[in-house]
Amino acid sequence: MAPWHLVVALLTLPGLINASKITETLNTPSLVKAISNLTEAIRQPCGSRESTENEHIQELKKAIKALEDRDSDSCKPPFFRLGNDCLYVNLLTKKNWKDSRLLCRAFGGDLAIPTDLTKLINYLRKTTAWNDRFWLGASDIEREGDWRWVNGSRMNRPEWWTAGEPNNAGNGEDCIDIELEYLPLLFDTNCEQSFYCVCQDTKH
Ligand SMILES: [Ca+2]
Ligand SMILES: [Ca+2]
Repeated sequence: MAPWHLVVALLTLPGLINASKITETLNTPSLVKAISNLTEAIRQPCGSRESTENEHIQELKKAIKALEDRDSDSCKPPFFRLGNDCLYVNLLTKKNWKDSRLLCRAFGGDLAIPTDLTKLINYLRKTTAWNDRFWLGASDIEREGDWRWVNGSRMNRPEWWTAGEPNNAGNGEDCIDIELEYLPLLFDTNCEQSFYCVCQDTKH
C-alpha cells in the first residue's frame, strides 16, 4: 500500500489515528503534524471547527502531495537516478545484446535509452574500469541502417556516434555499445559479443 493510501485509510477511521505509529511508518514529520492538527480540529465542538478543519485539510493535502512527489522522484532498486533516468549498470556478468536485454527485463526494465549520454559516460568512467564496454538499448537488427531504440522509436542522435561509426564492419554490427577505452561515444558492434550493460526502468 502506498503511504498516502495508508494516510487516507487512517483518516476514514479517526478513532484509529495514532501519530506516533504514523511517524514510525512514514517518517514524515510534516505529514504527521498535519494529521495531528486535523485530528485536533475534528475534536473541537461542531460550529466552531469548520474553518480550522478546512485549513488543516489543505495542510494535509499539501503534505500528501509532497510525499507523492518524493516517491515519484525515487527509482525502484536496483535502479538509481541519474538526471531524468532510472538506470542500473550491470557489472555482474557479461552477456550478448539479446541476453543483456533479457537481464534488464528480469529487473522490470529494458536496455537503456539514456536521456543524457555525457552524464552516463561520466558516471561509468568514475565507477567502472577504463576499458569496460556496455550495451545500450538500440540496434539496426530489423533493417540495416535503420537504428531504433528498444521502444521502437528512431535513434535520431547523429552526434552520439563515434567518428566513422556506425560502419557495420564485416557486415555484422547491429547493436550499440559504449566503449570507454576509446572516444566516449557510441559504436555499432557485433551483437554476439559479451559486454556489461546499462538497464533502465522506463516506468520512471
Ligand atoms: Ca548494422
Ligand atoms: Ca562499428
